Amino acid sequence: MHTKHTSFGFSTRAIHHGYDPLDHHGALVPPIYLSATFAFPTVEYGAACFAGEASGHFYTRISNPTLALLESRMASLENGEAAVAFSSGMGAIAATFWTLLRPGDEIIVSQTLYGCTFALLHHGLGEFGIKVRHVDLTDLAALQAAFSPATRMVYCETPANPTLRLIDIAAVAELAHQQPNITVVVDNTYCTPYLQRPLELGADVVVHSATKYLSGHGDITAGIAVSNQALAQRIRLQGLKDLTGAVMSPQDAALLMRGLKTLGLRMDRHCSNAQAVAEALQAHPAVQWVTYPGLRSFPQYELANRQMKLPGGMIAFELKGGIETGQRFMNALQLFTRAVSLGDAESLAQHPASMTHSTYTPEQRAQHGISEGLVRLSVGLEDVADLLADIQQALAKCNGANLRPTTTAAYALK
Ligand code: 3LM
Repeated sequence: MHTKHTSFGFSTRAIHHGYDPLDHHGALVPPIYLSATFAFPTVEYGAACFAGEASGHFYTRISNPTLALLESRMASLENGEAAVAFSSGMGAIAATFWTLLRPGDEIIVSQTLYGCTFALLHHGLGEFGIKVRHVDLTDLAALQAAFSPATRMVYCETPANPTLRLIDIAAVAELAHQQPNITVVVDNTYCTPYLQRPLELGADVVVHSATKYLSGHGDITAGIAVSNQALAQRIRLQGLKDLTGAVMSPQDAALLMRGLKTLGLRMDRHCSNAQAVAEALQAHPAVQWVTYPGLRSFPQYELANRQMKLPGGMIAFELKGGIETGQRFMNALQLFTRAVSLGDAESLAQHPASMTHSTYTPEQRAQHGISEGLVRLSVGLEDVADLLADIQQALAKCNGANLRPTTTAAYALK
């Protein structure tokens, strides 16, 4: 089944796109090309490859047949023209920034971002002369007011890690594209293209931590950027080849393609399990607030329904008594694993303020809507009854804790 078969459904393309076993000795599973370098039939052909005049793989940091298959599959799933594979999500994000931004440029970013993206913006881009402006992108008037002639990029996560606040991608992209030369970049890690396709909504580049749901088994770190051909080629030849060198290994590409085969099935299960866990939390008297896009109480419930196929597998909540009770709860969990990362088969619990978002100062967290007591759950693929039993027994152990309401607002950015 070759790339021209684009009319197939999502899961069919996730399993077959770009590969025909009969081209590969009948091998059902694509071979892994471990070679770092590739032979030239003549020295003239080699020179033509380096000049960009001949297509063909010649060095794996630039391209490789296994990576090329993964990239064409990811481009198909995100409905983009081309994709570039990286050794981590941060590799994909850094390469995209370094390719498209120069000293003197401005980047507008949403209020809340994954901790290392925040650090890259402030410790990396900021120190290299690129101005970073955080704007509440749910406020289109604020976005309009933030544009300057130097603005070159609008960047957001939706849902945001860890607050789950949403950005209306179509509205932001429409406004940004009324300005000259602005690239709209969306981190689609929390959703995957099974739940949300930012390019169809007007974004120019989608980036992923493929460490998460895309690979789905917690056994690789990986990243992807998807866009049109021209942007992808720039990101490959500058951001990947020269500026970061953050190339994905072919073995990891094979593991990632194995994960993609079950992406749709897994996302359905993550979402139904998370819905049940979120409802159980909401019903429990020890819980101060719970944020999950599938709850009627979710402040952007209508946008979630419009923009996302399903509400996702991530939950943010806070217990009465704040982080002290939250720590007691997390330490009492027996089936959920205390670990950062997300999107794995195993359910995970972590504390953003001291872990994934410890790159923010406490003042910055308050400013960016991340409360100190926020507990983040990545709901996995286990039997839902076992997950609910674990949550209930851990909540029961919070009894005796000081359950007074916390002073931190649940939706500080509302
Ligand atoms: C985490 N997140 O636990 P890698 N974009 C988003 C992310 O959530 C992440 C990245 C990019 C977590 C990792 S914290 C030390 C563990 C929305 C990663 C970066 O480079 O593949 O980790 O992706 O929230």
